[in-house]
Amino acid sequence: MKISALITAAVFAALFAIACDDTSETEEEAEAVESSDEVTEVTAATGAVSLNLEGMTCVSCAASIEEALGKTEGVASADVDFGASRADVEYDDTLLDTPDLIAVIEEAGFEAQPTSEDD
Ligand SMILES: [Cu+2]
Repeated sequence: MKISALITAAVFAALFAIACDDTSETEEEAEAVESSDEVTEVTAATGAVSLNLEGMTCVSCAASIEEALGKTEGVASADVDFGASRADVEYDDTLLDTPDLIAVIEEAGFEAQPTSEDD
């Protein structure tokens, strides 16, 4: 019984790895970028937007999007909520705008569109 449970867990882990086959690479690259970039310039958060996300299959996807946004010049903060399929981004609107943020998310392999709600 124990062994079959372990096999089941391994199969699920393998399925997740297949579903997110590019995630581990992306995370390693992102970590390398973060560690070589300790001194981060302060970005003025003059703009803010909430985006609805599509294509996330697990929390690693959310982390990938957060990292992709976080290392984008002009992004002051990025908070991705996997459960809500939503990204809240603060950015310097003299450097980029909503379509640029959507492009970053699409480059990471996901889809995004602005939410209509305004809070
Ligand atoms: Cu994932």
